[in-house]
Amino acid sequence: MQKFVLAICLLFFGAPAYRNLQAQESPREVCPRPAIGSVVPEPEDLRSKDGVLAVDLTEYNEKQKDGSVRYCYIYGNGVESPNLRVKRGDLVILKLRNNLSDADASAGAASPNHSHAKSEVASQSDPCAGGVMTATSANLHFHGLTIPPLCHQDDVLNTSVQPADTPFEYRFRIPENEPPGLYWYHPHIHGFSKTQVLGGASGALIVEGVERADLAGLPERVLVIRDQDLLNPNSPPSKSEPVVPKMMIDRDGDSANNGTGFGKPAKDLSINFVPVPYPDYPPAVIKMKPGERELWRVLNASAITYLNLAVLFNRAPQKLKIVGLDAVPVSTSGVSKDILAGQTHIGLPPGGRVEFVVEGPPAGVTGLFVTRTVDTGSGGENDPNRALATIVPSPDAAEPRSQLASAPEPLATPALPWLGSIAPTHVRRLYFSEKLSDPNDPNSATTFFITVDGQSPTAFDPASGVPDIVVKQGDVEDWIIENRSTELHAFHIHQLHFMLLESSGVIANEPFLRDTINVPYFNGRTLTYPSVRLRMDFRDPNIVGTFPYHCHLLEHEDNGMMGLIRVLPADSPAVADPLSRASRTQDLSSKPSSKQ
Ligand SMILES: [Cu+2]
Repeated sequence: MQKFVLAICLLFFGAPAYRNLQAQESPREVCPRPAIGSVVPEPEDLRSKDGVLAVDLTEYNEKQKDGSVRYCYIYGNGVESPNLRVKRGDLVILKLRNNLSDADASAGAASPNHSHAKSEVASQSDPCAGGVMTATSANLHFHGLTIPPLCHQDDVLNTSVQPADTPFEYRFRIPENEPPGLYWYHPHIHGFSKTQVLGGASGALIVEGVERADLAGLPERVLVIRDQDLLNPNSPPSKSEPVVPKMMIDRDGDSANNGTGFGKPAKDLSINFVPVPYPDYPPAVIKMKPGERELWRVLNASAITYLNLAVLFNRAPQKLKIVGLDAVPVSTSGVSKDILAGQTHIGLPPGGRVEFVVEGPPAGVTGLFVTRTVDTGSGGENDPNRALATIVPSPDAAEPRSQLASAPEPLATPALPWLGSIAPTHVRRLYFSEKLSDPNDPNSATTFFITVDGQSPTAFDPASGVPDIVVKQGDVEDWIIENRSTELHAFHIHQLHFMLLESSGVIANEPFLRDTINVPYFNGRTLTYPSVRLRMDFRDPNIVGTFPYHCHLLEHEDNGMMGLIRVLPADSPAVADPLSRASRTQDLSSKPSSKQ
């Protein structure tokens, strides 16, 4: 830790002139990005009015001179990735226009074999019909919301909007019992999720009301951390780094974890689109009034990068009071409000969110917002220590644009008993695994799997539509998810939250909920595979339907690490176990895809 702090400080204090090196971006760019070293801009807030949030978003892409492709959601006259702010019970009417261009997108597409058609003819007329998903297809996933998995709401299995289509309308109501906190929107086009998210297609969605957890009146700040391809891929590591690790490449072709916490990262990071590039990581700037308390809502919108967030003053990690994880206040269970009051670092997988209270540094002390290294395993990417932003105390600092209500009404008591107090009706085992397409060639393509124990590992087939798991609404289950690969994976399920009971055999029994969780990697030596045990909550009637669970490292998801669950209505007849994926593939090869 000491070495890391030293290096970060060297990085920061040793590179003050860096921001002059980057010219200001041209205002005519389609997906403009702030200059390196900028003050972290706040995304524009779009708030619901009279119970309705009506918003038109257009997804664009734009090829850069270096060959990379930026993606962005634009509102109105050029507002990029706005914050969508809603209240419980609000109606959201979001029109998504697809302005993606083939020529630009093809440069960054995952792989041509993912351009799969569910029918012979591309469906231009009905974006709900499960038509083609290509590099130029668009759709939205509202990550964390417990709205129905139906087209025009939160379906990603059949919804695919093409550039020729008229604007596609999403129309859904925020449930009255939706926990207040930080959700997000991003594309979920199978095979191309990584390309679009890495390019910048993502934004925050906030369900208001978190101030009811003792935060009345606090200024709040939304910080979206994204990853992107390295701006300086051929640069050697900074001379200020204490070690120069050997450069290695992992199975995905990214810079591999070298175990030191230093060296070339797999991806650069940005904070509200201000890039913080390798090798010197010139930090962005956050100005705060000295000692002022703020609520920070932080989203890891990275495609493949794990974060381990910390705030340092005078090189010392500060205590961060965690208020919410994955959009659920940590006090929801009523079990303990203070269990996360004194964390000095917060792990955040891709897709994860954390909301915590930060105190501005005292006058004269410049703080640092950093991500510490994450050990992703011998097969994982390199996620080294690096700065994200300096926190500069100034009495003149502008207040953040948004402030929590000063006189909130208390939240209603949850209608359902706390998940941790419910006995599971069923225990299932699933496992993550990876396979080289040619076992004799370590450089051959890798296929990624998430498999229900007993079924055959099969890459996700979007043409199938047949669920791997069937449950009934009202059920509560325990899922044990193993990792049989040598890299970290991040399990995510749509439509619901779960409770972490155990991780790597250690009792966690967390009295709070998540929707994305790290599953520790296998080091080749332990007698059993590492696993997490999760209590899965299928009690919400909103979630009846078919939806995916997958690894939230999007290159894994795009390359097969995804499965389907169907939640049947509570009054359905007894549930039969579905066929294994292997036999199912043969059975359905000549049949049209089934629909939910
Ligand atoms: Cu993964």
